[in-house]
Amino acid sequence: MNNRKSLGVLSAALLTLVISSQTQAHVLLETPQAAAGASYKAVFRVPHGCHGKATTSLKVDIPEGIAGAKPMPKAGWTLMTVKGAKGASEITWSGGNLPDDEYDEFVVSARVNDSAAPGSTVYFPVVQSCGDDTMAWTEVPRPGVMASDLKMPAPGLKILAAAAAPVTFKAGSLEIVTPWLRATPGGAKVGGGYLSITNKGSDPDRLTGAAIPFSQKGAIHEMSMDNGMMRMRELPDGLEIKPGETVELKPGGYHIMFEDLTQPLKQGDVIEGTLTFAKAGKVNVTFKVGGFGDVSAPGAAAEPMQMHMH
Ligand SMILES: [Cu+2]
Repeated sequence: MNNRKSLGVLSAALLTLVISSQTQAHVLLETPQAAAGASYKAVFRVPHGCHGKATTSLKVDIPEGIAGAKPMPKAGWTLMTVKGAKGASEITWSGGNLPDDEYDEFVVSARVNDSAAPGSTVYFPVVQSCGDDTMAWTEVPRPGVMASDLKMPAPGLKILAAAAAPVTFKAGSLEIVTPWLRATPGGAKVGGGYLSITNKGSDPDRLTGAAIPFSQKGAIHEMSMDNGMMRMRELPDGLEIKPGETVELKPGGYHIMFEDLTQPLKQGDVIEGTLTFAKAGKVNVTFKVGGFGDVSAPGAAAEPMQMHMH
């Protein structure tokens, strides 16, 4: 490691220290993001009292965009809720005693509205009281202001796009779920196709090929380890789907290889295509084009990424 690099690492480490000691001082949400339409457990972390005094109450306003809010009771604290149109609109835990040098969590179970805009942030203004002293965590960033520049920021929840529902195609006793293609940036001439197939019948069938308008050939491939190298090979007889089985075609495993592409596959496009089975014959499907780096169907990641700030 050269000197400049180690300096860079050192200053990055210092920056992290500074940021974490700042964020530690605020009342924060344990999980600061959730998908539209998803259930959400809001865990408010209270790291200290007010100017050295013990916390005796915590009031949380439930913002628009959050429905069905229900507080979790806490031993030693009295709960009070104000009912809104969709669940509680204001929740107060009071009468407790949380010393300044101790830490606690206050929990609300709720749901993010389907209509909450992905990419937006909703804020939960929180008022922490310590006897007659209060700390109002109620500042919401105006446009152009970073939440990190605020002195007393309200805890924010970032709204993520709703998880996409699986797309299912049926052909006899076969069920084909969420066909997708990987985008081909940089003019690649081959593209991977992925999907899962379930055989709900009593006879085996076989996926023997596939077609999309921009490719002459859609072959069924298998990835396997060969002398420590990942290799792929064509399965000339296709891929068997036994009765009662689900076969997944996914990056790093079985896949359809669309060869000699005459057009790039662009993320977000929806492409009509066909799958060919030995018994079920030709089946019309649509492929959604996901990102180049995707490892599962676009939008299928229902679990929001967990971000913990300690
Ligand atoms: Cu391949």
